[in-house]
Amino acid sequence: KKIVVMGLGYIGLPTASVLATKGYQVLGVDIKRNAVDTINEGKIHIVEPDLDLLVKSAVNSGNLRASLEPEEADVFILAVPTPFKKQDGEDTRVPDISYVEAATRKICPVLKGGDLVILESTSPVGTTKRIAEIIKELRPELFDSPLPPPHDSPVHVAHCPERVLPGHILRELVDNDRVIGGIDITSAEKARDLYKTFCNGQIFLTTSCTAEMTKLVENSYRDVNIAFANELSLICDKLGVNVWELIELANKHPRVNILRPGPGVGGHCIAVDPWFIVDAAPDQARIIRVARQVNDTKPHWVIARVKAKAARFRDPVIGCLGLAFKANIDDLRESPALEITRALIADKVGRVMACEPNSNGEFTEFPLYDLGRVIAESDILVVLVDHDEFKMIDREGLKEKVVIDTRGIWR
Ligand code: SAJ
Repeated sequence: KKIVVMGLGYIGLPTASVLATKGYQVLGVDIKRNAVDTINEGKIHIVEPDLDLLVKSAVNSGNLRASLEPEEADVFILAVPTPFKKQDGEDTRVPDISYVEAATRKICPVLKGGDLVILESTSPVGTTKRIAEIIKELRPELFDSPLPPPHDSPVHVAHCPERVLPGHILRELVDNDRVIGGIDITSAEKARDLYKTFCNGQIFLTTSCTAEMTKLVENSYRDVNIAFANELSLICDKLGVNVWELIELANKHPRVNILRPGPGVGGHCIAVDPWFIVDAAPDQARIIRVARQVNDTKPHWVIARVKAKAARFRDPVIGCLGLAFKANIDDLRESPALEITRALIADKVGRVMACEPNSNGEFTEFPLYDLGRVIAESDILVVLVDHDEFKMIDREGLKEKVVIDTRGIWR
């Protein structure tokens, strides 16, 4: 079987590589020439544990190639971004499925009857059906002689939303349970037959719209629960209660499991996907919307706290510990830690020394310092990411410092 994977990012590249090592002939397609060239050399352009070795062996085996253009195949997997657009002057954001539409248009000329198209990208409800519509518009001849039921559509289209956690992608890609929704039953079953060959988790079949909504709800559930924790941190600050102790104690209850407050919610999924639900049902999605707002305003609260502490010093040196959007990764996308550090620099709150052990400073417009120097020279230490390196710091040496620990690693 030949498989084309459209989009070679954090989902497409690991998926293409896993399929290639399972013996499929895989062609990965991306619009970035640099990504295509890097992969064809057996190297990677993104950071994810063990992905380099997997891609190398997939390319060396001859089963994985990358290209700017798709070719004929039996299966097409779409793993392109589905970001949101901010509405001018409005608080809400609307989903942008133009990359999915463009990828669909791009594969249309090489599609043939019986092919299977799978959408992996997290998408607003209705996107999978939209893919089927585009195919019907551009290749009506494929639909000229309808097949007997249950083969309702000559080209099968299904949604199999990715569920992997950055930092653990390769393990979760194989081990997680999957939800697959088809535009018809055959589509779902065909997608299941493919995923069964590389997923150890259980596979559950449903409609494409339910599969789309399932994925959005998973991330919204997490966002709402993090917002609850973040709101508690503000309330506790006002009441003089230690939020970390509070949560630990409340979680001793058998049916309570409060998540951890932090400097805000980052990454390109949890801070995005809930807006797709708000956009689709603005009057009903009230908690989901407020949760987004609570999490989005948390960085501002942290910035205000640092400013208040800094005002006590003449020339404060502020050490920002961590820039990534979460622990033990290098990913800076939508990172509240980065947002806070940038604001402290822009507002000239003091001399800012940032430390990110997982980055060489290539992607920041300001210099990075090593951890020892930041700790030695800072008056104020702001813990922004709960990296393992920071958890191991000897707290004896910090007694003279003002510490703002947004992650509760030193409580
Ligand atoms: N965070 C907190 N407190 C917590 C947990 C997380 O502040 O208790 C913050 C993190 O620091 C980070 C953000 O939330 O800034 C998101 O991190 P995360 O680890 O919760 O999630 P992601 O964005 O890395 O991955 C999520 C996962 N979704 C769920 O756990 C429901 C993953 O399974 C999805 O595949 C991924 O989104 C995605 O691609 O949609």
